[in-house]
Amino acid sequence: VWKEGSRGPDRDVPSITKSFVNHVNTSLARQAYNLDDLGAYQAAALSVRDNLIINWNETQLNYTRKSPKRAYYLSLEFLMGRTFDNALLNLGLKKEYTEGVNQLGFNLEDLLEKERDAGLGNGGLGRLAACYLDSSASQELPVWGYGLRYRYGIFQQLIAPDGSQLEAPDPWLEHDNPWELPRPDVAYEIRFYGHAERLDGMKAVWSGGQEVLAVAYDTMIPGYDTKNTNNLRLWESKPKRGFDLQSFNAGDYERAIESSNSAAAITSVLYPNDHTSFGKELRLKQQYFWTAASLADIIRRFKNTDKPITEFPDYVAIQLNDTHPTLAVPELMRILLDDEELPWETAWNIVTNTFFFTNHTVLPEALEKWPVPLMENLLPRHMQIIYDVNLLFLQAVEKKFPGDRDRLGRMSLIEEGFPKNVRMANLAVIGSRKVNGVAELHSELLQQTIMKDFVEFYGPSKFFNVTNGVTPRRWLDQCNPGLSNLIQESLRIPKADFLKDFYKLEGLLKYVDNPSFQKKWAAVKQSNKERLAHYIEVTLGYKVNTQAMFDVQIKRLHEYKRQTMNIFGVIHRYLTIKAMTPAERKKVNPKVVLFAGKAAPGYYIAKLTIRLIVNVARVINEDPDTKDLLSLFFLPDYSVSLAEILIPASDISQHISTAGTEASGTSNMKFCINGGLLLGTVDGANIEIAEEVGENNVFFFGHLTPAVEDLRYQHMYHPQPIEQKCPALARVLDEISSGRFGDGGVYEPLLSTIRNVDYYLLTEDFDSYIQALALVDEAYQNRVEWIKKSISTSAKMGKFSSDRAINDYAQECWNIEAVKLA
Ligand code: DL6
Repeated sequence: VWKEGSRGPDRDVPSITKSFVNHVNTSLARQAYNLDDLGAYQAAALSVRDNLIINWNETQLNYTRKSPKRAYYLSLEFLMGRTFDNALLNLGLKKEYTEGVNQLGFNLEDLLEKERDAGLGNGGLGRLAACYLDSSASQELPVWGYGLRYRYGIFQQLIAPDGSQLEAPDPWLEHDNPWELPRPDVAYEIRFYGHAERLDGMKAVWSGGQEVLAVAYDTMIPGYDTKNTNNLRLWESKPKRGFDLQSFNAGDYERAIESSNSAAAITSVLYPNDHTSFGKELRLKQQYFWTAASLADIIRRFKNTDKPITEFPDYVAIQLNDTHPTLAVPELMRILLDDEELPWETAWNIVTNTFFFTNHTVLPEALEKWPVPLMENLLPRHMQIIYDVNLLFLQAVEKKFPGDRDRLGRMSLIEEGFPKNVRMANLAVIGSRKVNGVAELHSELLQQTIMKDFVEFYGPSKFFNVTNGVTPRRWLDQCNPGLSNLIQESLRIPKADFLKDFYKLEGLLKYVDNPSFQKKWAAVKQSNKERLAHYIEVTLGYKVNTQAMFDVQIKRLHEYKRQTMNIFGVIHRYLTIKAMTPAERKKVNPKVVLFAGKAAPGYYIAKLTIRLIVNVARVINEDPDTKDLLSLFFLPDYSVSLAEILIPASDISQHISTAGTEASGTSNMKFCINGGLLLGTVDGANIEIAEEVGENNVFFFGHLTPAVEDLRYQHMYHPQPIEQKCPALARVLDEISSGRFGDGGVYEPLLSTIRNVDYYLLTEDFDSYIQALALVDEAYQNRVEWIKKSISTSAKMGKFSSDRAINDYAQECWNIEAVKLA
């Protein structure tokens, strides 16, 4: 029964305990008196889910009744993390559930720990998608996410005795997932292979080949402080028929299950690479399977409104999250031409008014390309459409730039070569109404480099910027309740006020100089450091000095992110302390350096970096001369949940990519929201953070983007020995080679990337990096000034709420509005 003004039923403690016990007895078929924490988590989760379902139903009914324009976010990755705590927070039921499970003899914190992270993403791109779902639901925007229900998410990372990364599967669905609803009734047949026969004009018939079923699973996405509950629909692949009965009857059991296995394989595992594209057939199958199922579902929903198909873009906007869903462009064309029998121009007009495209990287190796022979075999009809689109497009380019053959070659959807490739970024740009990058610098670079020809062709208005954002609900209130409570107490406004209007944090500025507030601010940081220290002690068996400065770098391992520079900096510090007299050592600021992150399993240099960090840690942490002043940890198996512990505990965090390589970064925003200061290069969203919080509150170093190309050229054509160029770094590399941190030979391939080509310019930036670290030390000595910087930083992070970002998309691209529940 609804209560006026509430966000759902079951809001009082007695009804919560009742529904909990009910679920124990009926859904789990267990007894409450001998229930373990896992069972209790499941029962509590199911009881919370009941609330979500009611809200979800009401929201969807409201959307159906009002038929607003809707937006769909197509993302191959949704890095959701845990749901339970977030659902309680958004529903406003945390206190009631804490009390309810307590009365039944459980501790809510223990139950929260039983949930496995939904790790259906590699890093920033997938976590961004998750933040955007939270913000859309919270602002009552009619937005659904579409993705894949991988049976195995991002791999579990283990550290072998020699320090290297090992990968193990992530069976996140091992115990039932209480947060999803299987929808066996929502299923579509998806075709692969076969042949496409052209009819008159631009139409064709695609038949034969393999058909598999896409079956929907829905995850409810509760908005914060509203009943509005949106949907994330994930597709699972299933064989169309159980198995091949003919082979089964003939006794050939392997053959009988072969096709069902191959159908199920499509959604079995998340590809663990980011920033690299490769021509794997299964990945292409995943992309088509997901976009075709999502489009079929979107079109079915649109058709229920009885509007003519020509009005599709007035009611539907589809965001392509990177190039991964670009096959949606030829797929929608196929449906409009072959099924709806529209003329080409009408179909193309619908397509190019429906899609919007976000690019997340300028790294050339991340631009997806698919070999033409692979596409022709797997998706023959789509390949025909791509050729047709290309022909008409190149004719238009030729008209605008007559005789410019180089330009035609660069803009073509087909890259010449053996084999030829389909350029997915070009297809996404041509097929979309608008194209954006994810931070100001990144959007500018896109327009000046990989999209330059397209800007010249279409004009600049098609290209724009939406700086990324993160949800303040998870990345402040949920991960740092102490800070969120202090902010509420001080601003004297309900939490919802600043969690929904993040610019309200500015109210903290008036406390920057207030000593009693500073003390409370510092106390929150201290308790977060203690929580992290406890985690480190439990997982790695080391006691950590919580009075030390906590310096954190957490992100995917990649050469451009330069974790190498950080570990070389740590070694430099270690050698410097070793060379000091005891009196000099007394003046050194103790520091704890923390790393976490996964390396793609096939990325040799990134894996070597992890191995180096682990082995340097083993030496430093045991050295009696230095261990009180410097300790180093690599925390295995980085995840959203681990980030929620690390981020609130950081004093300083590092975002040190070579200028122009990190599109935006989003953990930089999370650290600053939580009062951690930023040490970084002038790159991605670091720049806009500094604009907001003031450059005096950020530690910048390194060369700027315009210099990078020249420096690379110099390296290539006028190489200079590292001993001359950067003696400090040369010394560090020599110490590694000499075997100070275990067999030096192991690291040669990594060291030689820096001694030789040094594509990411460590030798250029290392000296200024070391200077910046010294400035950080100096600033930390004056704790009051540091705390002031920390408060001023948090206070100015309003811009980086994903609510602002999602509103930018809603207004600039999708043209959708909030749909209020009555
Ligand atoms: O936009 C989200 C996130 C950015 O914050 C990172 O800077 C960027 O590296 C990341 N890009 C990718 C690209 N992967 N692919 N393809 O993950 O996006």
